[in-house]
Amino acid sequence: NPVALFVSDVHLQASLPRTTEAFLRFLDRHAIAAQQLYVLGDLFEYWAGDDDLDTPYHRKIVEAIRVVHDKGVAVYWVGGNRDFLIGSRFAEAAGMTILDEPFVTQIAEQRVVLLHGDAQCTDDKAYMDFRRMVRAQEWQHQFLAMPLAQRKTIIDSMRTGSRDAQRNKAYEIMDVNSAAIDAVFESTQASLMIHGHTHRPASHMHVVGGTQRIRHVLPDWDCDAEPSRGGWIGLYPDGSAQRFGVDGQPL
Ligand code: OKV
Ligand code: MN
Repeated sequence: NPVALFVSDVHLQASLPRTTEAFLRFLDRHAIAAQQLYVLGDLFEYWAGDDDLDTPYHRKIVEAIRVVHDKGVAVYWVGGNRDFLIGSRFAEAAGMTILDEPFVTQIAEQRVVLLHGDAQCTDDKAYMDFRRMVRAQEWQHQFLAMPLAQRKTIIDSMRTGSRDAQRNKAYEIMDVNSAAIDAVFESTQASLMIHGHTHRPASHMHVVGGTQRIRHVLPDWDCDAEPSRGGWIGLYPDGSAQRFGVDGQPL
């Protein structure tokens, strides 16, 4: 069995039942067999604040993660650019530990660095400015002081606005910047990096400080699309990594 599983960018929302069912199946059939589960951001399409926990849909997701935790799996969480407002109320209800990124840990005798990936998209200057703003404690404090319905309206208008902005952006600037990635390898001295965000699943080699490093990019999920997308990565006791599709088959 894998020591650890890594998943990101599931983009859960009530209007995508197949994706939701596939993620619940992942938790119930696969995550429970690992020692650790790392959710590396954008589990939700968006998260407006922990006072949004009390919907049937959100309760179902929280409860399913809780079951994995109760079965003895350590569940860890790194926020994405869509669900960075997830806080201690959610974490406690789901039995998750929130990690600061970049998070460095030792898994299967390797030094591994984990992050969502958006902070390394440094070529997208407008996004970096936006990120700085919404990640500031004071900004979040003021935002969370607004009524939930108003926050959802604001996020919805951002999503509409960004669909138009996104179309005008070059495809290249929406990927991670290679120098920003190398800087993370340099500062953490990790030999392995796992992140999501870019929706460009691939494994890359980086040579930093004369040492070879590997970077695994996780896929985004959409099981309501044709063909269906998604999956996760498992890390084994011998240090090897294996990708799986949403159907649980090795790729
Ligand atoms: C997704 C990206 C926009 C890249 C905002 C709280 C806040 C969620 C949000 C708003 C934006 C996601 C949800 C979108 C991806 C962009 C621009 C660039 C590089 C809040 C929670 F700020 F109000 F607190 N967001 N959207 N980008 O429009 O779907 O990935 S989005
Ligand atoms: Mn993301």
